[in-house]
Amino acid sequence: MRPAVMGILNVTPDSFADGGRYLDFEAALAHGMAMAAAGADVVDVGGESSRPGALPVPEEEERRRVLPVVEALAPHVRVSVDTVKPGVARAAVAAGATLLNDVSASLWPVAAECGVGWVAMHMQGTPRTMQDAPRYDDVVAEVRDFLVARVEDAAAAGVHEIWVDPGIGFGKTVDHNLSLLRHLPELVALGRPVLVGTSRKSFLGKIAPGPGGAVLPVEERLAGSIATATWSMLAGAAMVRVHDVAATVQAATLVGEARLPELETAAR
Ligand code: HH2
Repeated sequence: MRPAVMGILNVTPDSFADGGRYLDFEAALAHGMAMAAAGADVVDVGGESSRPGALPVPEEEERRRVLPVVEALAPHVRVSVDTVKPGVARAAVAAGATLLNDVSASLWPVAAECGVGWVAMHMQGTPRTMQDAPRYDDVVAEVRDFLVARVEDAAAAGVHEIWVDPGIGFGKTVDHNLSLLRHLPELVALGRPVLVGTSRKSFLGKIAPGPGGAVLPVEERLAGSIATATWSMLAGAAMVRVHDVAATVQAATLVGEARLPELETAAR
């Protein structure tokens, strides 16, 4: 069985890779449907950017952006909502979302109350300042211990589907991101399905720069995105969160053929 693919749908003016492209309802719905047709197992609808430097969006505005899109997509594909606000999460579930993608790792009580799945992602700080000076004594241990504690909280509260995500790029330097990818099997060993999001992130453009050493711009990071998604899936990630669904589904299908049976999870 191949690993799952989560397609990114940012209904925002300012997301780092697709900001402004799907702010309009029709454009968002069409892109969500296209990702589903391309094989996305989940479409992740977000109305607030969490890129470095991003400012919070008022709740009313976030609801206005995401709820119609969630409602229109939910009959066709599994929908997750990328939010940190309990009110938006509850409303998105009422509109048909069945997974809370929570970069603040704080919404497990809402997941328990609503009977839906929950993604706990690690972040150091907040989007506004997280890339100013990320610091860890041992990034792998600190991220793992944080996620273990959140999983215990969520399991005790009765959440039945709990994902963990190392939060690539969320308060992390290039070296921190690389360490987390190298040690992904330690997260997989926790026994919970692991989600990884590297798609088009800036560290890809820094590690493998273009001619002359310039950081690769966001529109030239497809190869790095596929490479790191493949790396993550081979290390045991059960799902990858990506902008480029069709290419990633191809990679996931190949990984499904390649990876060892003991890395398979019952996530899907
Ligand atoms: N990355 C982003 C947003 N949400 N959720 C999870 N679970 N894991 C991630 O790595 C992750 C995430 C950032 O990417 P994107 O949505 O493309 O951009 P923006 O935050 O600017 O909308």
